[in-house]
Amino acid sequence: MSTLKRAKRATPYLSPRTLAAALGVSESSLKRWADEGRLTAERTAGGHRRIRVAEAVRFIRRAGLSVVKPELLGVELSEPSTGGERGASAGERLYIALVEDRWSEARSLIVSLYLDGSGPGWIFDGPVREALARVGELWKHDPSGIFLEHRAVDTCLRALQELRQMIPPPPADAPVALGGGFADDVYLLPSTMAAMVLADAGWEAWNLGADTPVEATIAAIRHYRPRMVWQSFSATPRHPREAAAGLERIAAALEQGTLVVGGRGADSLPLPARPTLHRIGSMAELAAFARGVGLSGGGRGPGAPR
Ligand code: B12
Repeated sequence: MSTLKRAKRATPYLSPRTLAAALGVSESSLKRWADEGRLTAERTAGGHRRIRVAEAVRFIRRAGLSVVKPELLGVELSEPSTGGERGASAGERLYIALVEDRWSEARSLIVSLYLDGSGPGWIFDGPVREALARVGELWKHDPSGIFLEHRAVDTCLRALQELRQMIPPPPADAPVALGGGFADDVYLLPSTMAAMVLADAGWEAWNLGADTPVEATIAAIRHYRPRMVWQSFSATPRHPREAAAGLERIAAALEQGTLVVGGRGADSLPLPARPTLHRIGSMAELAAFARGVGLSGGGRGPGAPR
């Protein structure tokens, strides 16, 4: 598989001709897929079909199609810079690109995994987690390790922003979720990933970011009335009982809504026993859980598991 060299800003709409060229298929096939309802096309005032980029990405992933001219979708694919990386796992390649300052390639690798049909849960639990775990070992041997950690996180965040733009906007009746890193938790990626995973599962997801005080989460709950709240713990809180009491307050504010707690630091937390509180170990598990919760809550579910 190839990696993205440079990502340009995607045009929000594509003509059938442009999308057909991006996929290396005939324009008539593409129009047929639109007529069959497999691909949603909108019409301009003049009656011409136009396809949203997010809808094109959904269709490509669902149909298992290859993108032969990704630049037409607003991204540019290239082979990895060094031949030795070709046989390497995605996590290995991502790690090398992150530490060798090939940030654009690293970011692009994450995006192209998504375009190739991998679920965000798998991408985050697999290659991204693996690469960052290896980056996290560097500080023990080299003082530049911490700077590399910051740069690696920034690169991954940018990739996640790009992925988020590829996800179709949620329908008006989508279930709402919100969450963040628990108070004092500085880690940015896990909560951003949780929001992305939930958005991909059809939820309207609001990421409150790292180090979110309990009261701020409760204020957001009152504002949005979410069906689900996630709390990420990358480090074990210094005062686990206080943290558990904070979770209790969040769960109480949520009433019937579901509170999901995850992250490396959550494992040792004494969680309050509540039927609406769940410890979840991975992003893939969160994706599966989100699809189940959305489907069981009545009304329109966010979609079948992939
Ligand atoms: C980036 C990083 C930092 C950055 C954070 C930047 C930022 N603002 O985000 C900075 C430089 C600030 C930092 C600081 C420190 N760090 Co640091 N850091 C990391 C690093 C390299 C990556 C963390 C990360 O984002 N990983 C990606 C996430 C997505 O993966 P994950 O955390 O494993 O999460 C997965 C699951 O747990 C789950 N999950 C996580 N949250 C949630 C939430 C929900 C709801 C669900 C369902 C699932 C879920 O899904 C994720 C994907 O699979 C890790 C290495 C590692 N192994 O992760 C070290 C690491 C966590 N840091 C470590 C340490 C020691 C520190 C410092 C003490 C010193 C230092 N190295 O600089 C400080 C302490 C900071 C503090 N105040 O707490 C250690 C922790 C060791 C330990 N046993 O606790 C690690 C493991 C590095 C190491 N090998 O020594 N760090």
